[in-house]
Amino acid sequence: MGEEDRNNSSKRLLVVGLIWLVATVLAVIAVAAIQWHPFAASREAEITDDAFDLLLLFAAPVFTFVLVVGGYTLVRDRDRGTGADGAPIRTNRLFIGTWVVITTALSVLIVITPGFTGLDELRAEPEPDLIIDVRAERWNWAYTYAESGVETQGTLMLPIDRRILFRISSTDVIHSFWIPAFRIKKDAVPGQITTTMVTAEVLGSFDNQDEMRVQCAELCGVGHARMFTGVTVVEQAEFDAWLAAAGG
Ligand SMILES: [Cu+2]
Repeated sequence: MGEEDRNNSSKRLLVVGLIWLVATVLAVIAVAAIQWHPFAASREAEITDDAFDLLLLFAAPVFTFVLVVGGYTLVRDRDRGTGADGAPIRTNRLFIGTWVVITTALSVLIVITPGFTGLDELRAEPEPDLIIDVRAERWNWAYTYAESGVETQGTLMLPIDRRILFRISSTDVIHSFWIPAFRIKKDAVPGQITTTMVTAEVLGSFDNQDEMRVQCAELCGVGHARMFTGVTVVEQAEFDAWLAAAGG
């Protein structure tokens, strides 16, 4: 490689680097400005949304890098009608080495956080205050409050700020217990009991709100789309009164 070539390629690297930097700053601003998350109503939702934000932040420079290098090369090295081939591409060991090290480090970092740390947060406080057995069947959800034996089939009634353990089962095919605003989803499998925990953090009755309802998330036949119930979150005292009135 001659002196002129080398200067030329340093200049190109500098130009691409600068465009990348600007594009990354713009991407990070966009990531911060856009409201990505639907309605959130649980402790788990906060943890999950934080993890999503962090991943978006990590993804921004990688995304802009691919776009900028691809775009720059398309414009700068386009065929200008001379019929000549472009400059030969040679292996750049320093670049490849740096790229492998940085992307590997990023990947490992993501596995550790938000991967392990997020799971750890989700699994904190493993002692439930309340256990609810969830039974899925075509095409209905039934909830049994384990301690009192009260069963309901309409709205899922929950006390606020309590650790709730759902024990999920199915009587026929595979369904999936999903409450979007809680960011939890767990398969209901015949012959098995799957579990998930949640702490509701927003009071209210959400019968007509798509994000805040129990919705089956596993295609299970013609009634699948209508396999949902409302969710209502109340204070503990109101919950106790409701449970007592329901026969608990
Ligand atoms: Cu289903």
